[in-house]
Amino acid sequence: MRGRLFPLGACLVVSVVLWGTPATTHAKKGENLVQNPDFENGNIQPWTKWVGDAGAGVVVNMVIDKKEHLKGKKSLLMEIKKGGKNNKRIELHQRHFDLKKGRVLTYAIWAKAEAERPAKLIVNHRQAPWTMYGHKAITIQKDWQEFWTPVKMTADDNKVGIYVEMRDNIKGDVWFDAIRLYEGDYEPDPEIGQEPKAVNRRSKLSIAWGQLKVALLPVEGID
Ligand SMILES: [Ca+2]
Repeated sequence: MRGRLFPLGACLVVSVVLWGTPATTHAKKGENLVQNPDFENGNIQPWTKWVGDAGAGVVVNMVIDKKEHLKGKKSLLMEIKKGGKNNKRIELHQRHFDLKKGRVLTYAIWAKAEAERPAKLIVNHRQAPWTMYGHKAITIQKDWQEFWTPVKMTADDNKVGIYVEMRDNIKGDVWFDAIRLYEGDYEPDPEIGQEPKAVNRRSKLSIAWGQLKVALLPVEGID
């Protein structure tokens, strides 16, 4: 009898271990203020680029990429086809946000680059006196990674911009996805977590297999 029940029991163990563990979720403290944050509608707007040394022949294409993506099935690709000689700026922008004094927010992006490159996250007033509300120096790596900076509004401002500042001395592709600006401290995107999904799935599967082997050991000793 116990022997006949074993296949059913094993199936239940497999089901519980593989599918029964609920995904950890985090309540969102604030709405994402970024428009087109995941590029899933296939459009680039309202994102814009700015190339500091375009007159010197720096070439940067901005396209939606369906091959590389972190969230959904598309990402934004900046193809830096021709670099410059003077290490000038290449920027990805979205503007304007209307934010009140005293608000504390988080600006977060996921990014990866064909060639590892330094960059800056910046949130500021998009004209003189260029008041800075948040900034962080980062290094975009060859694998998807999330970067973020706290944003502290020190004035009422209806001309706030978020951007990523890169330099034109390094050629190569740079991808962006899952960009957020929201009220509150940093917390992982509940749909992504702190690692790309592919990594999460792999580690969860190996943990599940380890649990499965342990769960089956006593059953193997019944007969
Ligand atoms: Ca996406």
